[in-house]
Amino acid sequence: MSKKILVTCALPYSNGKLHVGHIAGCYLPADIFVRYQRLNKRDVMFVSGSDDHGVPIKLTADKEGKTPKEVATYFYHQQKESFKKLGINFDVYGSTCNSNYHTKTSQDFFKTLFDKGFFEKKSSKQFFDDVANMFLPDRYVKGTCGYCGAKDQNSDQCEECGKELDVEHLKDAYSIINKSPASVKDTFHWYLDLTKFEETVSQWLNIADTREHTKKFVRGLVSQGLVKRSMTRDIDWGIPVPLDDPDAKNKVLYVWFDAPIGYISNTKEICQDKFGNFEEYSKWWKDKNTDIYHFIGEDNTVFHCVIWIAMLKAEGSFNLPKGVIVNNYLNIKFPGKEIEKISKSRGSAVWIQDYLEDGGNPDSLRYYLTTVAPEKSRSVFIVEDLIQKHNSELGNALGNFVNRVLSFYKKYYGEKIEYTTKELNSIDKDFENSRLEIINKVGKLIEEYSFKQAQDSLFDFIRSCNKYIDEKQPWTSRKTDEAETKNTLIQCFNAMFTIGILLNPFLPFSAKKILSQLGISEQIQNSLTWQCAKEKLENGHNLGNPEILFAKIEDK
Ligand code: B3M
Ligand code: ZN
Repeated sequence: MSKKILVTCALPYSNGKLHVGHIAGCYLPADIFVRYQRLNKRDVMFVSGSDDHGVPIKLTADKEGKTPKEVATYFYHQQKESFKKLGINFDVYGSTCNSNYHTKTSQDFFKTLFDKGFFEKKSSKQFFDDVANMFLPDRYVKGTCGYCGAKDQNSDQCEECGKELDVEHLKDAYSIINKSPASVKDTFHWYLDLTKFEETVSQWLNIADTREHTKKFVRGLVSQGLVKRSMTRDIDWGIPVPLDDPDAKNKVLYVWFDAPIGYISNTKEICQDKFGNFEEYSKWWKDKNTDIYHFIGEDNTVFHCVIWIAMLKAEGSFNLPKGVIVNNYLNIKFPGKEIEKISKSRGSAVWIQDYLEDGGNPDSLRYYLTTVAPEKSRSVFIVEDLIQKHNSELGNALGNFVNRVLSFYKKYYGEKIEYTTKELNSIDKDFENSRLEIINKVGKLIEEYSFKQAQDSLFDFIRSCNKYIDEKQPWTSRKTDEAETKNTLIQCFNAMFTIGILLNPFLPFSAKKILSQLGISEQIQNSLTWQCAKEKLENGHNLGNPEILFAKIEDK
């Protein structure tokens, strides 16, 4: 029996709209992977949800005069909607602040680590805002990097030189609440000693499915030596630290402690909904017969490949992930501008909601984002390229192929596929072989997490379909040889059937349209597997109606 698969996508912070960088980072590759596994009839659970705690949400709420819960709930719904419209269908999209399970699951996790002696309570110095009378965690404080002198850096890390910062290494620190200088006070926190997990992380990394850049990066971190990291924070938004200790009062779990536990809480949620028993979650998290995959963006690597591995190992009852698939950042280039980082504050982004509301085709965006997928290094979203690829690859190569073959056949030969007795010639046979080969090729690439290459290969095949038809010239042979012409067109229908299945992970909406245009009922579509792509349409099969798949975009 093949293993069950649990796939998670990073939980986006629920303090803003989703942009193309989010989608390219982890949601689209995970969706491709999940759709492919489903077509292979694997038992898959696809989990995500919003990350509602932490400083970012609190800051947005402060700015907008709302409560963090209001902000989180608003964006939770908005983000969920955007995913759905892009065809990214999670089995569960939970929320860490509106959940029946998350608080208890996180607190129990914390207590287990505490009881096992994995935390060290330490006093440390922390920035404080005397005016607001509060501690200033992470992004509440900015200042000058003590290493390279870059100004206005967040208190946890310098964006210029990449060094981790702390009270000693951030100069001229100021509170971002009212820009007043930050003072420094003593506070207590609970630290997880990551040095104890260096071996665990290294061993896990040796066998885990990760990309090369991830292995290199994490090996680098371990070889520099891991550190102790505080798992609690002084802020009033989050999950209360579940200890009787008076020093734990008014403290919450570090958002990066509770967020990945959200994957577990959300699994409980769906198990309760689906099977009427949340305890079923353990089949996905503790059973040796389940493989867990986390899909994330590069900035989340240390949290998933080091801290989360340490947390899981320390807790002791969960499986470690089989794979952590990390994409790099996607930068952006607008017409007439330089390449820049996608930035919410500068407004340099393409927002999913806007794209869809402006009538953007979800599959065109999916297609383009996979062609520029930052799988090996950072890449660039070039706005004009999206339009150009929509018109040429989708409209001309894919759309025209489907449309011209269907229209042509129906015009001269009617609704029904009728195989001829004429033998296929060598061009037909080569074409048929390439149809069968592409199925395994694309599948293998997806299994290797090479989603871009998989899609590129599929589109190479689509282009070869156009080449085949140009070479066979059915519009000429029609005048002299009906059997030959039908052979050509029916070969094309079989190729379209294959494409209709193989395209599902990448362009699910168009895949469905192609199969419908071929006359495949919804019910049969839902039962198709990846291996079915090898089959041929039956003699006497009734074709559907050709419709334009991708309308040309003229307006730049
Ligand atoms: N919310 C960071 C991010 O959105 C964080 C991911 C949590 S995954 C457990 O990039
Ligand atoms: Zn620096």
